Amino acid sequence: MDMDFTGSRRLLLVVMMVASLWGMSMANKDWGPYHPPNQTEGPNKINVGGSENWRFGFNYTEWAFQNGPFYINDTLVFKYDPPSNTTFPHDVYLLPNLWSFLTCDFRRAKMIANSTQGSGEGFQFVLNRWRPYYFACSVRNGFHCKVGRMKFMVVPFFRWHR
Ligand SMILES: *[C@@H]1O[C@H](CO)[C@@H](O)[C@H](O)[C@H]1NC(C)=O
Ligand SMILES: *[C@@H]1O[C@H](CO)[C@@H](O)[C@H](O)[C@H]1NC(C)=O
Ligand SMILES: *[C@@H]1O[C@H](CO)[C@@H](O)[C@H](O)[C@H]1NC(C)=O
Ligand SMILES: *[C@@H]1O[C@H](CO)[C@@H](O)[C@H](O)[C@H]1NC(C)=O
Ligand SMILES: *[C@@H]1O[C@H](CO)[C@@H](O)[C@H](O)[C@H]1NC(C)=O
Ligand SMILES: [Cu+2]
Repeated sequence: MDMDFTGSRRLLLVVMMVASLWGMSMANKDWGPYHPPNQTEGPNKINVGGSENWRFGFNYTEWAFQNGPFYINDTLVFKYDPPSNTTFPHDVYLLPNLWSFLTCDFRRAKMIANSTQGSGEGFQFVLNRWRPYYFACSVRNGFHCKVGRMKFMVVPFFRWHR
């Protein structure tokens, strides 16, 4: 297990370095082919999954890649139906590190939204620090995370005012 944690920490470091280089090159208007929209216009509010909301079977890793980058103080909104006879419930947890994220291990995870908090306007979460955030749904002992693809990670960038 020690090997795994060391390995995941090393991988995380590489991910964060690449992510910040990517963020810097994209944040600079004079470099690179891609300029993220409205980066000087203050925090955005983003609905997780777009019109799919937070549901079983949607690829949130892909969604996060296509809809990022996200910036510090952006708000993520998780919308999902409350428990009913016809739909599975969902929730939102923060996993403590990359290894628990990769394996969908919820033992040291922190619940940030229960099964009812995604209804109506949804559950809002502000990315207020520069750190990796590992989001996942814990329902059915991690089945939603492992098989339902209900997980994604975000490292918010600093917003560069120019
Ligand atoms: C960015 O700003 C433009 C013009 O103000 C607006 O039309 C567009 O919806 C904004 N995009 C986002 C992602 O907020
Ligand atoms: C989600 O999409 C990404 C990018 O297209 C792909 O690499 C990945 O394998 C997909 N994940 C799952 C669990 O299918
Ligand atoms: C995020 O918002 C907090 C509270 O409004 C503010 O103090 C902080 O400076 C903001 N951080 C960034 C990087 O904009
Ligand atoms: C859900 O199912 C239970 C048992 O079958 C039933 O008593 C209850 O009325 C149902 N609730 C709804 C909202 O349909
Ligand atoms: C979920 O959290 C809300 C707000 O803290 C609380 O009112 C509600 O009772 C909780 N629901 C469940 C099913 O735990
Ligand atoms: Cu779920």
